[in-house]
Amino acid sequence: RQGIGLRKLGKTVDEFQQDLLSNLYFRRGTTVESASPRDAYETLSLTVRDHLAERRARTAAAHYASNPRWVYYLSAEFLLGAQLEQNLLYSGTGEIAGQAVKALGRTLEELEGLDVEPGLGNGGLGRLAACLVDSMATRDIPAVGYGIRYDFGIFKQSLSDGAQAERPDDWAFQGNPWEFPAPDDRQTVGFYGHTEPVPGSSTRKKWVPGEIVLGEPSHMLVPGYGTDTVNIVRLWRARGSEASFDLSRFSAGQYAEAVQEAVRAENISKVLYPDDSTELGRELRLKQQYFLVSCSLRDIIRRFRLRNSNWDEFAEKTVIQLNDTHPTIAIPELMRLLVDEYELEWDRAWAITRKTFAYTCHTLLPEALETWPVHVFERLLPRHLEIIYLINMLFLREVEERFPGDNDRLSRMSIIGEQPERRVRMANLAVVGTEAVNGVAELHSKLLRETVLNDFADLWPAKFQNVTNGISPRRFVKLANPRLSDLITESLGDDGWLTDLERLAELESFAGDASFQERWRSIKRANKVDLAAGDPDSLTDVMIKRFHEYKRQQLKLLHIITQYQRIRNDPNGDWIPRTVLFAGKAAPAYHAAKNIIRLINAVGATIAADPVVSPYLKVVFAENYNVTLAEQIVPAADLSEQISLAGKEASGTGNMKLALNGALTIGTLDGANIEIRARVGEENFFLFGLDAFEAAERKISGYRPADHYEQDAELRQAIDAINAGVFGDVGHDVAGSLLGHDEYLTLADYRSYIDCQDAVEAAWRDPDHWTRMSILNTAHSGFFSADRTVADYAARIWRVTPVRV
Ligand code: DL6
Repeated sequence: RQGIGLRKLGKTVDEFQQDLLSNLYFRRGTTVESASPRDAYETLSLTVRDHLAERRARTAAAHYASNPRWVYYLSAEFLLGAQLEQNLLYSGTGEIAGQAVKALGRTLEELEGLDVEPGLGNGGLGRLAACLVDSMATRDIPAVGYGIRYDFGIFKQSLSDGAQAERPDDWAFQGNPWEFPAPDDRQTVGFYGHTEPVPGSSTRKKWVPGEIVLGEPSHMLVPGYGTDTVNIVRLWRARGSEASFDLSRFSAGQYAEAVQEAVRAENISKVLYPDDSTELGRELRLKQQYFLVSCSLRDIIRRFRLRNSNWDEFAEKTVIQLNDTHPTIAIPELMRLLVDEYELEWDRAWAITRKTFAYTCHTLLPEALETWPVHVFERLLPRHLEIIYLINMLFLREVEERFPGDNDRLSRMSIIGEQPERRVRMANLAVVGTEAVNGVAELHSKLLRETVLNDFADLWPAKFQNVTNGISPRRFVKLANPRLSDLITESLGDDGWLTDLERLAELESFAGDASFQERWRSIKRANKVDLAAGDPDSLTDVMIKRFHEYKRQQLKLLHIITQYQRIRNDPNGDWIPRTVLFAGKAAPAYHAAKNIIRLINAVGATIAADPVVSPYLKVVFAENYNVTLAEQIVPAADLSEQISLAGKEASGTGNMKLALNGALTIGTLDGANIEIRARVGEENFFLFGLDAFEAAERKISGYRPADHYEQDAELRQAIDAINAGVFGDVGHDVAGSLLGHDEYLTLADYRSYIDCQDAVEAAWRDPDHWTRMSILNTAHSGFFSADRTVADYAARIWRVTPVRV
């Protein structure tokens, strides 16, 4: 079909307007006169999407022609963020589109306001997945992200009397113009049932599933910046098969019964992380994981077989990155496909499987390391459990050979845990079945090797790597902070820094320049005015992240209360006005975290009602933290709170976004804080608290939070006020947990934190000094570009080469 060219897409305002009109008429089926705002939004989105789709077509052709090695990124979460503004930027159509939408009687800002972000993720892990796929496209790496198209993403958070309330997030209720359905690539997924021996084979089995579900894919385009590559994220949605609708029951008036099988199937992709406090909930989560894995692997194999026939080349053409343990069933599933369906010998299949996968671990919390009861596995995925047993048997034989007689080691390393009940340990399976395992910051990778995965690191030291996380400078500077972005481009002479972030180091020469500092400050101030959280001249102190006790929002709260008490005790003191902004969601069943949210709001209300303190201190809780809200808060922040207990935060990425936008960090030696501090300079970072080693020691040596309470008068006053109900009933629980076991050593780090906050205020009193530190933070955050992260993965783990389109 060569010679048939595409009609050119609009490059001028007039042409773009014509494209808008034809999309409005022919794809939206309406007219200018009767178009609703939603019609206008969809029409603009389709028109912009066409520009990317044209590049996508060329990308697919280039990839097909070069038959490259592919990266497949399997992730239960993708927090992609709003699409319209990003795609206007990445397609280079922002300016003409801004002019052209006037033909529809609309403004770009108005239409951007209708763009709903797909909330297909929970927190850092999901946003990291989105930043990495962006950077893979930007670096021309042939890649596909695979995920689930949840009908309901992460819940919408609001406050009701200061407490978190959750509502479902029906993000695609009105449709999603960025999505391409691909029903032809639908897959069939089995669950339950039993296995049967295959005559003449000791390893092959026949799995007869008891339930069949369809996986229907759609994809969203992932454009690279400054290149023609457009990759995709393919999302699977569960559907009942044709047989799942029971016509005879329907005809008999049994309407609910007639569709119950279809409903059960569709529940698989209904919500992100269904509640797992019941057996059914746990089974549903495991079902989701297998659904994602099964659909994606069949799709990967389909794509491989388009151009290849020799299975021995599979691992050369394919690397599958497991984003945490959620997709780990991919390991036994690939074995099942190769051995049972494609009839490869076990050893050959195992060699291929091990070479194909790599695993990224994102946690150090023991409770976050997934395990599944064997009996749940056995019921839902009987064949996979058999395969896991065999993998485990062969693996333990390997361990026994290396460490003869070390039974404790064997039981620690076994993929099956025996106590207190038999469970499949997904992290062990992920390490055993992959070629590379990485942590997400230097400290995290070191602690994985030395603690959580220590036995495995002994056995296979070369398998363990570090790849420090990164973030998209396009989304988190160019789009989120256009004022700063313009200043950087002007100062550096061009915008090459957007794809070569280390170039920000060139800003260092401006750090002491008074007029540059003045511009820098006025940008920060204008961003604060836009955010409208509080007085733009106050120190804007932000803590934006999931609510979790290890992240220690409660420590920040103790500081606020101490500050409140200090001001009350000395109303005429020379106080620095501060606006403390919190945002973040707590898991719906995590009561301690929800109590902390309630207490923050109660303290905030008390302060707001106090005429003595309120001129100097304001506490704001921004509801429903998501990518869009982060893009508004990050550019306005002066101070970034990264105060987790050392040794608990795997990396953090909010810390990078904030430093890149010129916020100074107050933080512990945890996660990527350590690398941020090393790069921006110790003198430009407010360090406090125990390090990971000291924290571990403190625990071992019998930590008594009451010692700190007894010895520190300010701490005692703060806790007493909480306990006495000065801020309401909820204080009692929070104080009880702090004085009880204080799992995350909040009280141990209190004094050091308070003193450090005093140092922050001393620095803030000298605006030139503060601004210089702020500029240097931006200048030396170039390392934290996700482009660098992807380059690291590409060179050390994926061993892929870019394909230019
Ligand atoms: O690697 C991305 C992100 C890290 O920056 C955070 O430190 C870490 O907490 C987060 N982990 C998760 C899931 N935890 N588990 N399992 O979101 O990953």
